[in-house]
Amino acid sequence: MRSGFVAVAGRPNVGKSTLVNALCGGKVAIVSDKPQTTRRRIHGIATGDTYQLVLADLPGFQRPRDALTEHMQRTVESSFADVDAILFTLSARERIGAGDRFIAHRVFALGPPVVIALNKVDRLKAGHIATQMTTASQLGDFHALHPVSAKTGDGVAALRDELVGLLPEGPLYFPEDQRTDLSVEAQVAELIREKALALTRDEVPHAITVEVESIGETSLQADLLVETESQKQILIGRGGSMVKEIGTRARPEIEQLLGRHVFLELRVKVKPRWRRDESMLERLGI
Ligand SMILES: Nc1nc2c(ncn2[C@@H]2O[C@H](COP(=O)(O)OP(=O)(O)OP(=O)(O)O)[C@@H](O)[C@H]2O)c(=O)[nH]1
Ligand SMILES: [Mg+2]
Repeated sequence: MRSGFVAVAGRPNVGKSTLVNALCGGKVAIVSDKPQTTRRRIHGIATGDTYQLVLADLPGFQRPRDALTEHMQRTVESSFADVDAILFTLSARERIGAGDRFIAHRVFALGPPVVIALNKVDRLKAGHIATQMTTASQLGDFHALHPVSAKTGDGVAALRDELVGLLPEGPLYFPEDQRTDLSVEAQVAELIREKALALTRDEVPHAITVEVESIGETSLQADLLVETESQKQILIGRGGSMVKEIGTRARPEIEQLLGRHVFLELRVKVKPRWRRDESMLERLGI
């Protein structure tokens, strides 16, 4: 039995969470086209007959701007201790540049082997992929480089094998059927936030957080918190249409998670400057 931990590093939005989901064979972390979707560390667990691979999905490397982003960056920094390998994720769809080199400088100095995943190679021309692979290979002394598409699953099995090969012999850290270390409440809150992120833009997605108040047999109460009255009006939408749409989109996945039908009671509230509120961040597990 091989088992161990791999931390996922990379810029925001390169597809780290999508890749963790693909490697785990199911949804562990929420995904969006907005940067800074992941705010806390989430362990995604892939268990096979002979291995247990625990992936630490993390926020992207960033320069902190407030208490929230400071906490996020601190989570990133503290998550590289005691891992068996680092999965450095790049986007093949973007120029590999200063941001990636900054992260490379950090992760290659840590010690554990670095596996580079060049993600988002779907629908890219072979020549372009080859050029990006050459650029990626110059970032540091990597153990292996895998072109993958987290979206289509291309190359994901080979990447998983590569990571498993770097794990030492060890015990099962989590029960075989467990896929994440997040509580059910936290998973529900994240699913609701995911739908809210998909439906909003500009500064609004960054100002949203979700707290689950209670999960009952037949109903579930959750608050969508934003920082200003105008953001609240956006989330409510005309005649409540936006918050209703968020609920409609979130409910099937929540019901699948809970294994039963539930009625969602979503409330939108203003919590001024919650991103700078240390006790709030602690409550959110960030
Ligand atoms: N075409 C394509 N898009 C992808 C792929 N992987 C991820 N994406 C998209 O890239 C965007 C960002 O994906 P995430 O998984 O949320 O990225 P992340 O690195 O976790 O982002 P943060 O949590 O914000 O740091 C989403 O719109 C995904 O659908 C891929 O392999 N191909
Ligand atoms: Mg993410």
